[in-house]
Amino acid sequence: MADIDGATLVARCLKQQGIDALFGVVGIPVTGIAAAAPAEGIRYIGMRHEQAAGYAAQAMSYLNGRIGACIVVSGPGMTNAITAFGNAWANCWPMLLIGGSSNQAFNHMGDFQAAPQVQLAQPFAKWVGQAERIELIPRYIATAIRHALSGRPGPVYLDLPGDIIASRTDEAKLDYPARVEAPPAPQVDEALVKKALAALQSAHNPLAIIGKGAAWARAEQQVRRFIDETQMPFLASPMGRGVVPDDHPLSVAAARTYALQNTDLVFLIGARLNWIMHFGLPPRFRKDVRVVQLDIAAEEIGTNVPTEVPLVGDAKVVMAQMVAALEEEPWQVAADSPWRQGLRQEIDTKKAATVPLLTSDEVPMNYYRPLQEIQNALPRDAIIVTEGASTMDISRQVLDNYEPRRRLDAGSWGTMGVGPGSAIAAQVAHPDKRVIALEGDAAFGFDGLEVEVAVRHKLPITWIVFNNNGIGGGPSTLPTDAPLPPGAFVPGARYDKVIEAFGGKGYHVETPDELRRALQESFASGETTLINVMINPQSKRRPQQFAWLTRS
Ligand SMILES: Cc1ncc(C[n+]2csc(CCOP(=O)(O)OP(=O)(O)O)c2C)c(N)n1
Ligand SMILES: [Mg+2]
Repeated sequence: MADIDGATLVARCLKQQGIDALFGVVGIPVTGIAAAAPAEGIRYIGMRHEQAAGYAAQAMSYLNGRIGACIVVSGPGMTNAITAFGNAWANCWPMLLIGGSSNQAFNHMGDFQAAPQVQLAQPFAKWVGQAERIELIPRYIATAIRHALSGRPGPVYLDLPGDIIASRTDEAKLDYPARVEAPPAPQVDEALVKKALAALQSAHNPLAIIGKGAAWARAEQQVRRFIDETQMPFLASPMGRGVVPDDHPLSVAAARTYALQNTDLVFLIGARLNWIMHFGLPPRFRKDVRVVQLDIAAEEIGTNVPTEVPLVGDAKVVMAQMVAALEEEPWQVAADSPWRQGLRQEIDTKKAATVPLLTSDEVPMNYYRPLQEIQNALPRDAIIVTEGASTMDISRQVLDNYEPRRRLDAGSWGTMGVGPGSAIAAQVAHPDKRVIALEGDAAFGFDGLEVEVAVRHKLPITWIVFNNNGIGGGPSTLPTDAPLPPGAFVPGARYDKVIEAFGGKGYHVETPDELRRALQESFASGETTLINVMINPQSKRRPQQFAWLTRS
């Protein structure tokens, strides 16, 4: 008896694999999957754009330590999701993209929304498959998830032709694979652990660099123990923040450039020497910098700078090995060492230089003062979603993370538009946590209408738009007798009215006091709110040193 159709089967398999929330944009041929989801116990969240659905799916993966999924329609729906797919590839995050595709029966006949979807996904994908028959769906979904989660995680794509989704089969004859287990967490040889510790101990200026790989591996307890036991200064990558709390006395975030320029040995803990870390090369690093590298991916070892001690394994397991070996032979970076004293001094100088900006009563506001108001208002376990150029970069100096996986930003690709999908996923994954989405006005423009999704699903996200009239700021009036500046927007735009169009509550603020009151009201309301914060278009980062994301 053909008692199950492809759409129901997909939803059933996703649920069996532990997916409780599914994001997407419906249309031919995937509407049936979304329609079947609730009966299978899956919350379906209809997004306004496929890229937002993709960002939400991968943020779910990162936050839950499992895999998030989204469904998109054929042709342009699938191509719209490709940027999110690439973003997951760049961040090494799992995600399952399910693309409906045109009917196999009409292959090469010019069918509705036909596109080479399998080939399009390929360059970014850890696994790509197309279900040629309905019976293959359960195995393909399990296989896709296994590939996405194993080793270095990444995105996977399952293509489902419309006639397969619509087809029916006898459920009794189907083979449902077991739920895909968490992947193995490889440890390293004890001799390598000893060698790594000896190298670290031999350094004069050792620096631990903590990446989001450590956050993904849930290595926070072990990394904190390691830092406490060795008293080693550490720097976190943007999304590695909070693995060790930002207010830990050994955090050297405020002296980032000094730390990178003067370290003689870096211990990479799930962090890569990519552009964010200036490739590990001069002038940001010493030419002779030594590297101890812990990474899940063997092929990452030695990227850009030769690795002295490779530790290929799971960050949580290997850091536990490191801590255990340290207990046998403890050592510490001395508090009175020139390295730690130099860092301390640099941190004090840098922090003192920022105080006038953080406390400025100037109106229109600079970036720092409103960020300080936000920092004061946030609970320690808040989830901070940020994107933009200065908005995001400066937020890294002012907004702290005290817990892992509590910061989601433009990531390894520097992708604008990730914020709304990430914030929606964060509030779905953590209904009881305070979620803010801090957006540059340009960044907000990419996916701003996703605020409707938050209102519709009663997600009490506080959206905060830092409005400086454009990409890196624009003029307060648009010129009428000269070409428009390329990054300029309509000045004084009222983004707060965008959310009001959907019944959310908007605030327009121009002063620190107004912002403080708006934040209080927003947090107390339990509703979806958007605060449009006017920022002086001339306000920039404090001169260099702190420029996290400049490519120089
Ligand atoms: C998808 C994408 N398109 C374009 C860019 C180039 N880009 C980098 S930052 C940025 C916007 C910065 O402006 P805004 O968000 O207003 O932040 P501000 O610096 O003004 O605070 C853009 C468009 C990008 N990184 N990603
Ligand atoms: Mg801007």
